[in-house]
This record gives sequence, C-alpha cells and structure tokens, in this order.
Amino acid sequence: MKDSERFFQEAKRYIPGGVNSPVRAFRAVGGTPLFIQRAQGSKIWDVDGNEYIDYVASWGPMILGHAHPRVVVAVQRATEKGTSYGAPTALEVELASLIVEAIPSVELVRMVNSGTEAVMSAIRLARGYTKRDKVIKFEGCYHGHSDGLLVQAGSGATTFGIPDSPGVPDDYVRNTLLAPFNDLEVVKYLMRANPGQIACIILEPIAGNMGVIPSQEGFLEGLRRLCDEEEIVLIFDEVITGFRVGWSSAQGLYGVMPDLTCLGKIIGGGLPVGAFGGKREIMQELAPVGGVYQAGTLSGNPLAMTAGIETLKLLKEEEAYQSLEEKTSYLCTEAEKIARTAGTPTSFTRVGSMFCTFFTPGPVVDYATAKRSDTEAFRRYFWALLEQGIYIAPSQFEAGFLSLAHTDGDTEKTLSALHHAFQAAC
Ligand code: KE4
Repeated sequence: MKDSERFFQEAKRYIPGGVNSPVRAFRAVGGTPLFIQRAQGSKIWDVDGNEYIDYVASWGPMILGHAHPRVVVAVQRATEKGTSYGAPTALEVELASLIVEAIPSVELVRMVNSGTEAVMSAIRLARGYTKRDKVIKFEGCYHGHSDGLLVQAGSGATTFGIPDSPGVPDDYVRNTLLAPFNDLEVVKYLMRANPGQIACIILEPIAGNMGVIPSQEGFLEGLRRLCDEEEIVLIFDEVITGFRVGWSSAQGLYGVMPDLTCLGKIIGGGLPVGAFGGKREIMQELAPVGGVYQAGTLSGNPLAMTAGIETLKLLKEEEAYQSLEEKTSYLCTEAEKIARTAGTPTSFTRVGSMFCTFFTPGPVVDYATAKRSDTEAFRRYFWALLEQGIYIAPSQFEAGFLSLAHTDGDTEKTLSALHHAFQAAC
C-alpha cells in the first residue's frame, strides 16, 4: 500500500481530501484509498501492483468489464478525428436512437455530462412544463449533488452523515418534500398537503445509494397512478439501473413507465456522460424548441458517444443479461449460505447484477432500516476482503456490480474470501 499512501499524501496537497469525489476517500472504512494504476476485464491493479477482483465497476458503468477491446479501439479511432467539436454529430444521433429504441418511455433524449446534470435538468424541465415548484424525493435516494436534491440523500452524503450539505441555502430546499422509500401513504399525505403545487416525483426505481433496495410490490404502480391523478411528472432516476438490470432498464423490468428518465454511467461506457429523456410533449419544452434552458459545452462529446454506442451494441449482441443474472444469482446465493454458516447477522438484496450485503438482520426496505446496519462490521468485512484481493465499494451504502468479464474463477475466489470476511465482520 506504500505507493497509494505516497500518492494520497501528494494528492492532498492539491485536491480537497485527495480525491475528486468524496466516496473514493475511504472515510467510511478508514485507511488509505487505493490509487489505481490500471484495469482490465474484471480486474483492477493499484499503484503497488496489487491485483483485485473489482465489484465497484467505477460505481456502475463498467458492465462489460474494464478496457473492453472493442470499446478501446473505437475510442482510439474516434480520438484521431478530434476530441470535441461543439457541433452536432452523427454519433449523438446513433446513441440517442439506441436509447429511444431500448427505453420504452423515452421518445426524445438530451445528452449531458453527468448523472447530476441529467437529474438537475429533468427537475427544471418538469417544473417548467407543469409551472409548479415542489418536488417529492425519497429518503436515501441519491440523485447527484444539485442543491435542491441534497436532502436526506444517499451514497456519499449518508456516508458522511451530511444529508443536508452546508452551502445549500434553506430556500433552495424549501420546495423539496421527503417521503420514506416504498411508502405510498406519505406520498399521498404530501400531495394532499400541497395541492396543485407538486411538479414531479423523482426516485431510483431500484435504490442503489443506500445499499440496494428494490421497490416493493405496487410501489411504482401506485406512484404512476398518483401522478396521473394530479398531472405530476414521474421521473425515474435510472443513472445506475439504466441498461444495468435489463436492456429496457428498471422501467422495462417492472412494466411501469415514467414521464422522464435520467441516465448515466453505462451509456457512456466509462466516459463522462449523462442523459435525460421522455415524453415528446415534455421534452419539446427544452431549448431551443421550448423555453426551458439547458446546455453543455461537451454534451454529446464524440468520445463519450463512441464508448456508449459500443457498450450498448455489445450489450444488445450478447446474451448479456441472462449471463449476468446467472453469475450474480449464483454468487449471492452462495454468499448468503456462507454468511449464515458464519452466523453473521446480514441481509442480502439483489436485482440482476447489482447487489448488496447489509450488516443487519433486516429486512431492509428503506433508509431507516438500511441505517440500522452495523457499519463497523461492514468496515471489518471490507478490509478482510481487500486483503484477499476483492475490491468492493468502501461503504455500506453503495451497490456491488458484476460485469460480463467476471469469470467462474473470480466467483470461486470471492466465495473463498467471504468465509474469512464474514467471520472478521462478527
Ligand atoms: P454523477 O453526477 O455522479 O455522474 O451521477 C449522480 C447520480 C445520479 N443518480 C444516481 C442514482 C446515482 O447513483 C448517481 C451517482 N452515483 C454515485 C455512486 N452511488 C457516484 C459515485 C460518486 O459520487 O463518486
């Protein structure tokens, strides 16, 4: 770990906390974050030459595995044609058409540069379209770091115990209403208490930022019905779940259609990207057609488009989701048996190739039950796995991801490491 320590000290001279995103700082688990040298397939190597099986997958994008040859070659070729024009290209049309073809509710889509930007823009669009101001979000769901949504947010905000970040003026969150995830009754109460004032309801259809918490039976359908009754825009933040849990994402898996969808991560194949799309009637309100302004110098960047197109084409060609389902189901089923044998109080959640081990007996159905997890036990578990060459997210409140590059050998090595890790957690 010596070179990671050296780089970390050096990084802190120039970068706040030595990282460009807080969750990377290992604050929830202590110790020095790994500085990564390279990655290939299911493996990642730190600057000290240690090899790990990677279940972070850059927090979701690397569903093919790292440095897939087809993506690498395509991006190399694209670079030779220039890296940014600030003008429309055929590549943007190709990626947009793939997204429209795959995501059932999306008729028009706008590319941006991050998930945060996608969600921030979708909220503004919903407000512009409805001429209403209030937003309902769910405790523990994380939608990026735009001011109005950093309230009881998940992911790093939970890890840091700063769900309401300093620097966000009170009147920026005055219009943000909160409900527990999976709780329709509170949503109904908020709608009664704010008649005709709610522009949109936004959620992760499968929460991936308080660990992984699936929507319960009837929850998404109930939200769809309530939004129809009050003409509220339903927004699915599928930045994680988009192309992760199926070709048509969570909305296809559950058969509930939102009005707007936010995407990111996988659609950029590891390059900076975000997108938001949905009903033509709503999307047409966006400049330059409508009055809702949204823009970006590098939006639709040719390199990110190229990486995204190759990634989606490969997902479409291979029996990707069947393979991911089988591999992840086996891993998680066996892991649960090992935890039970070790007597470690845990509960497991999984949808497709996104999964989580909570260090609490469960059931985990929302932010409150997720936060009952023993984060000290998780810390011991994390380090016991890392020392055996298994790299998972350095926080209880994140998701684990499998890729198409993970092999049976990776699974066997991981299961073997879990025996010690679950005992260490106790
Ligand atoms: P970005 O701005 O980080 O590209 O996307 C924000 C975002 C929006 N919506 C959902 C559902 C998300 O999960 C995210 C970002 N996810 C976190 C990990 N849980 C990114 C990791 C980080 O913050 O470094």
